[in-house]
Amino acid sequence: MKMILRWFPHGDDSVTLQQIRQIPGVSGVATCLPKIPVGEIWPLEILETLKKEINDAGLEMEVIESVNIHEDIKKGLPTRDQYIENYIKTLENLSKVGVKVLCYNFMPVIDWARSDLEHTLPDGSTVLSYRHEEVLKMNPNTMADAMAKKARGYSLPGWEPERLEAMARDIEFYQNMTKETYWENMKYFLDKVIPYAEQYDIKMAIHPDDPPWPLYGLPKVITNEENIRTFLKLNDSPYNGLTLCTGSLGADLSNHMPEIIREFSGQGRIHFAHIRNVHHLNEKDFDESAHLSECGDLDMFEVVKAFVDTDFQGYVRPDHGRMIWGEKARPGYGLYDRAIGSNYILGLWEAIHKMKNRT
Ligand SMILES: [Mn+2]
Repeated sequence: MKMILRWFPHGDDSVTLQQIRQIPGVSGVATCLPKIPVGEIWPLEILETLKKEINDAGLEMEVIESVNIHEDIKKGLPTRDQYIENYIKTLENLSKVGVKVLCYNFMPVIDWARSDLEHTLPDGSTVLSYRHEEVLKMNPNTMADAMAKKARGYSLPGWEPERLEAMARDIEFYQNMTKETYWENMKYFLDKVIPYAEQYDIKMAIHPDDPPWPLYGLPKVITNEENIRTFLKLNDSPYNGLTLCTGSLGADLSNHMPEIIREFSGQGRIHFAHIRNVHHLNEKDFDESAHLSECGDLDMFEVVKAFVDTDFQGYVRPDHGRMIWGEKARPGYGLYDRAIGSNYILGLWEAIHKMKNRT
């Protein structure tokens, strides 16, 4: 297992590589090129410069999060072939700079959704929160505006301006699309891309839908154990795998995280793990919380134990953290709480691993 942290390059992050280097046990970053428009090829020269910057800081660049999928691929339009070709070319460039895992998602139109990026908890920290009724009352454009206001000038991955323009039109498009067609469009993408992922030795790792239930009549597919089984069967290659995000899947209380991890990690299909906790107010309203088990609804001991027991060899990152100690940063991606979270996870990992080898 390698512990990494998400980091945004080119001045788009308040956290520096030098700070990340000083977190014990963190060997690298999951990074991206958010300024390259969705669907375009990621240029090799920019990747080489970025890799050098990260390596020079003593860290590895083995995970990319994310190369987003152009909407035409999800819609199954004839223009998808060109975008898929570009995606494959990007994979080739990523392989040339030693990338091992590529995280992406296949959510239609709207990436992750929250009603507030700065919800204050009783201890004075702030977190990303989700109130279902509020989200339903907003339309995606008003949500995007509300989010942008609290993003402190940082780009919000998945909420790129060029995506927002077409949002209303795109939502309309999906109203007539069946879930089956959406699965077919996914399979079309996977069958074209996975052979190249194998060739370039890059594990594709899909991120679950967040939240894991339908919004605005849009199809949601990576939401639970059964759907993940369906997804993995679309293409049987071990290179067709998962980013197991405990916070996204864990937002649905009927998802039993340790069991899900045991099943798919046991099959070698989890390549990247986002480990975070969620605290529910009721079935569909939740706050993101500190990583500790006692702070949320997930039993982090059991989560980590499921990974250790299945001999997980992929990458792990603490997911969103709270904003604490007066830090001003991109919502969810401050330094302090993610540093605490990473070392809590590493502590559990060491303890469980050592106890296991003792018996
Ligand atoms: Mn995640």
